[in-house]
Amino acid sequence: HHPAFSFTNVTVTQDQEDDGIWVATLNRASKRNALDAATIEELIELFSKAPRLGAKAIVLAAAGDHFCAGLDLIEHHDEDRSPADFMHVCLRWHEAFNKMEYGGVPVIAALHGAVVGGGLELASSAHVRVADESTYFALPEGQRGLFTGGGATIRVADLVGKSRMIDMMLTGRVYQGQEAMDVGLMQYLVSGSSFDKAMELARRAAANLPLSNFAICSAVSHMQNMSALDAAYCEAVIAGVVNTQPDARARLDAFAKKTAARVRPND
Ligand code: 1HE
Repeated sequence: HHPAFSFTNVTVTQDQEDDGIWVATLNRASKRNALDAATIEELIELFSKAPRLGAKAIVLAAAGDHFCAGLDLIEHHDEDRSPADFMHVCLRWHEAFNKMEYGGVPVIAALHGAVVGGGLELASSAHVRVADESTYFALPEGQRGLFTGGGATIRVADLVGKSRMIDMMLTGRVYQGQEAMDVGLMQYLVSGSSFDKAMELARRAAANLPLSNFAICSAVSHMQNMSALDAAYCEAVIAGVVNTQPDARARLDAFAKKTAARVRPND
């Protein structure tokens, strides 16, 4: 367990060998990792503190056969929430997922089984998604008499386009395998373990300088919310800071001395 957190629904561990790589695991497998209010609060704390506690990359994983079944429908049923109550629930989801997307620490989601409803909202807030052969995506909100409330209208529409998202919600369409790759739901599809691949990618990302990763995992998202004119200005300012960081000198020296790895095509 990570000493900084005393959670019940999310287990945070730090790999011994992988300095700075954290693994956050949803651990309500008996409820298919449905997101109740308590889990959302843990995610807020995790993604608020991780950047300041030196996390270099976070692999977001899940126990059991499914990544995440979305909103805890039993809690929602039992609470019989008012419109204002549920608005505030959604604002907490946004707090968690915005901290994740804009926090500056790379988050790699290791997916398997169902990634549905709010589970897809969670996954779409990660910077990189890795799926295995068991992974499937859906937005069952329409069938349940609900609507998305955790950012799908922004992030899922961004991944697959609004027409596909609307189709998923209207008809319950399920995407999996290569088709899910083709529409943009994930960047990696592996025949083996999505967790192992996510760890490999996390190690690669963690080898970058933290300030570069901070820019990559916050600036690109912020810039999507800006006019092109303001985004270009912002990009110049960020590049001014990042591209002159003292820690980059050694990497530039290595390139100049021809000792740095070259970019090569895949075999
Ligand atoms: C749950 C939930 C849940 C399972 N909330 N308890 N999300 C959905 O509409 C998806 C609902 N879930 C499912 O379709 C299926 O459960 C799964 C495909 C994810 C998994 O199926 P399966 O056959 O492995 O499990 P199961 O038998 O359906 O469920 C096992 C237990 O998990 C059972 O509890 P038990 O106490 O009877 O053992 C289920 O009740 C429980 N469980 N999913 C609560 N979602 C901010 S707005 C976001 C809006 C949404 O996310 S809407 C989409 C909600």
